[in-house]
Amino acid sequence: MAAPISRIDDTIVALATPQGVGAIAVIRLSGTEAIRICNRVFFGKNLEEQASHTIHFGTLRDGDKVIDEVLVSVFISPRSFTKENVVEISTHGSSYIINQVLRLLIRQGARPAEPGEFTQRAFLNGQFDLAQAEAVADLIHSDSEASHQAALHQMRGGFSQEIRELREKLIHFASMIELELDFTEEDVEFASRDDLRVLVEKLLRVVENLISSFDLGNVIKNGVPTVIAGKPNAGKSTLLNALLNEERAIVSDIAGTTRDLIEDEINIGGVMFRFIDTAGLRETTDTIEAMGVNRTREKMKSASLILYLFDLGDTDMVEINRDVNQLENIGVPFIKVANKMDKANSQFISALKEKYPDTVFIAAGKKENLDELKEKVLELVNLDKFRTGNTVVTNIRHFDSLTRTRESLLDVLGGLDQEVTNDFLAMDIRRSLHYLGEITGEITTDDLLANIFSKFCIGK
Ligand SMILES: Nc1nc2c(ncn2[C@@H]2O[C@H](COP(=O)(O)OP(=O)(O)OP(=O)(O)O)[C@@H](O)[C@H]2O)c(=O)[nH]1
Ligand SMILES: [Mg+2]
Repeated sequence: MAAPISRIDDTIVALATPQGVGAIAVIRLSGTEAIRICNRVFFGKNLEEQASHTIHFGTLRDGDKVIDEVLVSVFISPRSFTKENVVEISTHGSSYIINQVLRLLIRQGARPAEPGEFTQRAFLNGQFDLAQAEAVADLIHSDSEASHQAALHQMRGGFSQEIRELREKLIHFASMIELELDFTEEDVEFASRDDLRVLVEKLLRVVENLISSFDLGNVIKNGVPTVIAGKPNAGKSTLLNALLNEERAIVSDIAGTTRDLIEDEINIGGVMFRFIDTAGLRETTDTIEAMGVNRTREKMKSASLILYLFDLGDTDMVEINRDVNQLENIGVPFIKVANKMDKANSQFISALKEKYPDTVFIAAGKKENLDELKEKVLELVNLDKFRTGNTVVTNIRHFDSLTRTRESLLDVLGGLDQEVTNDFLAMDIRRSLHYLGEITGEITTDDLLANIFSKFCIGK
């Protein structure tokens, strides 16, 4: 394991709850001196004599001055998140009190924590591996059931376990082959090349599955990209606003109102969607609008789902047929959404229902039938893949290490095919082991650690 990047023998302190006014705030101390430092300013029981996992009422004082009435929770090493002595002080949630308490504790010898330092200590003290530590960050930021599931699964050991087991088997082969290097004269084979090939191929399958889960992971983390597209004035911005329940985009009866992409997230049935309102599709001589239209076309290609929106009072069957044709060519799943049901003629509706029975009819302006649209949206994104407890890679660093692992595993296979000498084979295996180890933190560098933990906020 790498050397700690910060001193781990001192006691750190930070606000653990969000900045700003709240009913209560929690200030957390971690380190050998955590309990002693708190005890010096706490009036109530002697905290140093209390059992682990107990809560105590008292006052915090700066000399004679009472700062607040508080509850103090005591966790004795190693039974805490960081495995160090930990004290959590619940104060009233005023920023004045929080600042006073932090200052007081710092004067008593605590040091302000760096971003992510609590989680970093938990990692360095063996509470969990690196992939799990990163999942803590994801878990804190998760805003939908699906992203929460993915982060939770990873934090509990998700794919680390799978990778560790396979990595260990590969280590065994590496050492056998290296052992053979000591017996070059005798022409012995400790490691069966056939067994090695079977293992490497198995590893490759796992690694490739994880690599391809990254797209899904990305979607879970950032929302399913869903583009609302259609002619100017179809009611795209009205629909976005209706789904969001706020006036996010400008709506007007002037064709060509929206010129840029407007995005926002909406949670539908536990899955986060990123809805993207676009510039209405038409030929235009206006330079800015034309740029907007180009962006719309680009976005449609990279979307997971397209809502094809048209105005029932302003679109004929020929147009719809043509648009449906074009959408089919793009190859992204789409839903035909007929808008302005309130002013449509019933003959046209019947004709449409006959020709395209899967059309969803809405009145975005009146927020009518939006639930039906939402159901259809959920149906089309194939929920099962978002809900399974399967391992999903959501982290770009893991993706990177996995891609390098794949390359080096392919080199091992290539080496086996060409019957390269043992030292080359051993080298390629070592390289695969290195990249696999990077994921779970068996192989780390200070830079890597600093980079990961700096992405956390202070107090995490
Ligand atoms: N009657 C009726 N009018 C609607 C409905 N939905 C939207 N509108 C009106 O249609 C007009 C155009 O709406 P927008 O949401 O700006 O249309 P858009 O598709 O975003 O248009 P561009 O941004 O120009 O591409 C506005 O006057 C809306 O009030 C509806 O369900 N019924
Ligand atoms: Mg618009």
